Formats: sequence, C-alpha cells, structure tokens
Amino acid sequence: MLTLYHCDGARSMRSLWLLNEMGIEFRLVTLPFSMEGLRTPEYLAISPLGRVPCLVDGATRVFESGAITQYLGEHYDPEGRLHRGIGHPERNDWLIWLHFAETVAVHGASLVQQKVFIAKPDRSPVVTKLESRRLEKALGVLEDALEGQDYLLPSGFSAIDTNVGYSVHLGAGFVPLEPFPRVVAYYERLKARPAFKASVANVPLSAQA
Ligand SMILES: N[C@@H](CCC(=O)N[C@@H](CS)C(=O)NCC(=O)O)C(=O)O
Repeated sequence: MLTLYHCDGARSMRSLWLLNEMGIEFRLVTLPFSMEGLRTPEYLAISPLGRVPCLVDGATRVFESGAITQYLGEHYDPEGRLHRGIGHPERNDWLIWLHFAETVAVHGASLVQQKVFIAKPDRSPVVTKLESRRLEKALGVLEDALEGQDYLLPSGFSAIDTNVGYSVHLGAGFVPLEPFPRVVAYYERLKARPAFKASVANVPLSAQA
C-alpha cells in the first residue's frame, strides 16, 4: 500500500489532496512539523532532506510534491482522469502549472519564515515586502490564466489544481486575494471539494469508506 508522509498545513497537503481526489487507498503518516519530528534518523533514511511530502510505494520512494503528482498520474491514473501524459494536447500546460505551483509556494514559504518562524528582531521588512509583491505578481498570472475557465486546464479539474491550489491556499494567508477575483472564485471552488476538505483535516478519504 502507498504511504504518504505528511505534516499539517505543509506542501504534503498537495499529495494528500490528490490521493483523496484519486480515491486511492493509502496509509497516512502525519509527523510533527519540527526538527524533532522530521530529522529523526528513521525519517531521514526515507526522505534525505527531512521534509514533507514523501511517498513510499513498495521499494520506490518519491520526494518533491511535483514529482509525486507526476508519479501518481503515471502509475495510478492510466485513463488520465487527472493526469495529462505525453502526447495529450494539454500536456505542456499541465507541466507548466505543475512547476509554477512551486514558484508560487516558495514566496509563501519565505513569508512563513518571516512572519512565523523567525523571531521578531531578526525579521526583514524588506524581504517581507519583496516576497509579498512577488507572490502578488504570480497570482496575477493565475488571474489571467483563469479567464473563461473554472480550473487551470480548459478541460476542467486536474492534478495540477492540487499543486497550484495549495499554493493559493498558502498565499491567501499572506496577501489579500481580492484584487484577483478569478483566483478568489477558483479558491472557493477548490475549497468546496470534499477531497480538499479532507486534506485540510489531515484525513485520508479511503479510510472513511
Ligand atoms: N519543493 C519541495 C519542498 C518541500 C518542503 O520544503 N516542505 C516543507 C513543508 S512545506 C518542509 O518539510 N519543511 C521542513 C523543514 O524545512 O524543516 C516539495 O514541493 O515537496
């Protein structure tokens, strides 16, 4: 059975959400988001940077949330319900958004450091301002891409909406979304999905069946 290593609120929410959307059975291991939780020799042997997510599938281990999205699509979505494989007309956009998701998340992660983890005297107003503006620029790109469509691909919800959707979810905690009405509507649509709700609650939907 697949095992996902996860921390509450972390990028591993992408993989949890996707597994829940796919309806796959898996084991969820939720670790504390701390040095003690993530830097144990046991976990470092699985995920060498001691970060989440990490997916284990038998003898295969995959870290990096983008790689996990691609791995799950290639191995567990042969009909391409949420995946867009090589040769699919939406493949190029699927790949772009998959990686763009991390571009957006990096600004969110930097703001988490500035506003949550770094002690007040060491925080940098310049970094906070710069990262907020860069995050807004990225949201502007999503705003344009969402013109006339509900999700990032014209054909509808796909796996990359879990990657980008998490980045919007993270970013919404740091910059106002109101200047981006299509992003607001997109985020509302995503939040209404049962698999999103389950992933926010750290629940594998398969366990509820
Ligand atoms: N690019 C990686 C980033 C992974 C990452 O940095 N995860 C964070 C949580 S959002 C983490 O595990 N941080 C713990 C730490 O840095 O100690 C991915 O998308 O999987």
